[in-house]
Amino acid sequence: MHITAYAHTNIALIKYWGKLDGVCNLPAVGSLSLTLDNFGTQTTVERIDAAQDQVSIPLADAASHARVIQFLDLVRTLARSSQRCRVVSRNDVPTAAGLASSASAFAALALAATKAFGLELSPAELSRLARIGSGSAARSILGGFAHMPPGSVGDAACYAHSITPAPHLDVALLVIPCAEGPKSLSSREGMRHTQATSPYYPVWVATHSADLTAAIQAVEKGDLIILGERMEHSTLKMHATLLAADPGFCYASSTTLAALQAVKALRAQGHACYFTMDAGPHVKVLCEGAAASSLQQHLFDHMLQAGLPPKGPILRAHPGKAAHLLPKVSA
Ligand code: 2P0
Repeated sequence: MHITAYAHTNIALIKYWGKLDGVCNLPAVGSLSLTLDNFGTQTTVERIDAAQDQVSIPLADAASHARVIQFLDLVRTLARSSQRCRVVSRNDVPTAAGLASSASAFAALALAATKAFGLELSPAELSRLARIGSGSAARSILGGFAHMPPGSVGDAACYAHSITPAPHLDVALLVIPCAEGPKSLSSREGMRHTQATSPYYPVWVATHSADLTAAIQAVEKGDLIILGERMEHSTLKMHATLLAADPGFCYASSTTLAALQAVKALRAQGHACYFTMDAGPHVKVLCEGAAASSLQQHLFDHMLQAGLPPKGPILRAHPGKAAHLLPKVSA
């Protein structure tokens, strides 16, 4: 019997960057995210009689392959089983947009693999398990806005939970592709190097919770301006830590900077729009859902006029659902 699960990707509005512990993957700081409707990962897990797991995941290098097998070992331990699995996964994410993250991958795998082994986990237990696969995956178990506390709460309590937005808060997220090809440094390695060498890292950790608290309150009150301002502050602080690493590094391209300027220019003209960037060059823009389509065009036109157009179509997403099982489909 095979089980298929779907998890949407999520974007951190207040970033997770740094770990307390590498074994349980406890984050050094909390985070706040928005799960996105249009992008995600579908994963099918089937228990098989074989000596080895059979894993087919898109664009996987040896390290990603090993992380999936390690994660399956964790599920087998929970299920007190040694049976191997066939895992087939596909991403509904244009690779050029840099959204093919480990978040939706490990969230979908957590749900499909636990069900395949007959385990019935609560959303909190699933989120905790997904976190061990990848920190951001804990949030993709949930739909809409999700809050992940820092790892100082301890392994058992370190899982994401939903934040209920004010009913009038209508948001969308635009994704501006700002480079082609794979990113220069993985999130995991970028995080490790920053934590080990950046003199700004302790300041990042010390000042983080104020942004997180203010952003959660802004979601609950439906205040897009405060949410957007805290979001931009969080992303710029995160990128400052890696610029100050030794050696320093930068995920931004010239097109990234053009996108940031376009967002600021449009905001000065009265459009409610705010940027964020993850461990890559692409820019994501939080805006009002009703204005997303016209803003998409304005951003493109502005970047084109500046001579640095997006590297592909600007994509649009709205709040997405929690990770869920799909009816039986062929792998
Ligand atoms: C985030 N990122 O909060 C932050 C912002 C990237 C920048 O979570 O090592 O792939 O698997 O826990 O989740 C990307 O890091 O890292 C990430 P691991 P992950 O979304």
